[in-house]
Amino acid sequence: MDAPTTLVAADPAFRADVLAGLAAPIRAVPARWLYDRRGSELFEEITRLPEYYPTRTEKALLERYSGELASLLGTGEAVVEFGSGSSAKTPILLRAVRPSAYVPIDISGDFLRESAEALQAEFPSLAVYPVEADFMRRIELPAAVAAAPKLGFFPGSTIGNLVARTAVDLLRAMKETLGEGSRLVIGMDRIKDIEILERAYDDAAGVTARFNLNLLHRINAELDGNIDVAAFRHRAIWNDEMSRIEMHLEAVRDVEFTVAGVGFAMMLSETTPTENSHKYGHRDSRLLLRAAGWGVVREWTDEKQWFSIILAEAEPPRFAP
Ligand code: AVJ
Repeated sequence: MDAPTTLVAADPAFRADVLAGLAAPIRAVPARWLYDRRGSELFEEITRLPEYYPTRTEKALLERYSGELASLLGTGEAVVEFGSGSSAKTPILLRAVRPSAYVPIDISGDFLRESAEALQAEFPSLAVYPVEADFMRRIELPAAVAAAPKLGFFPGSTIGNLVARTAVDLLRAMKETLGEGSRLVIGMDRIKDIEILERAYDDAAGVTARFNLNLLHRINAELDGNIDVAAFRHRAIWNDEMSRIEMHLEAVRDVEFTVAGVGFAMMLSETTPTENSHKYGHRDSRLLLRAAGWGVVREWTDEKQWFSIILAEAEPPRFAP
């Protein structure tokens, strides 16, 4: 008997991105496609790895400083989280800030509903208003939170996956979504020893490698591909010029395959970037925020200065050049 096959309806945008990304003179596949069900599970596993310091460092910072953070805010805030809030960090913030409402925004309706329900169960008296939307653009928030002061929450150093130009676009869209007088709590990963960074993105147990290679399995399953996954290996490369860790898929031999009926060939050692993770110095993060109209109120970092949490406020429009 044949092995059971799972038919997954292919996202037309996935198909378009993969075909264009593999055909481009400098190949690349956008990082968002790493996060299907399996990819998201593997990322969860990454966050528990000994080498992957960001998640636990940010969580410890929130545990330590959320009280101080709350004391810098007013009352009756509506917390607006960019992302579904499935992490353990959201409850820490909510317990400290005691908001009037919580608005998680996510592009995936399924993830959003699941995590909103779990959160509602943990905070039975909190008003939760999930919004299914792409937060790269300005979003109309629910009328119920129109009058409340807004506190944006964007943890996980997710901003680091975007190049500066796109990161500024996103931060500006967040400012427009949250409105005048709003604040933002954002996690940003710091520049540090290259060996520490490379190990965090190429762990001994090989979980990050599986996470990266899962993209090829996903292409095979959803886009009728015949890629020999064994012909590729995971690489984590520090790009000093761009101040970022890059995940690549590297061909370990000359390889040919088809995706959705289109043929591709890669040579031994050719690499395809799959995710960028930008790291910021103290001044870099401020410049990035300022470029999008956010002023820094306060910044917290750990003893090793490996990660930082920044409280920013929307700056009023000024005429200064
Ligand atoms: C959750 C997207 C910020 O870049 O550190 C971890 C993703 N990729 N290991 C990061 C990731 C490989 C993570 N982000």
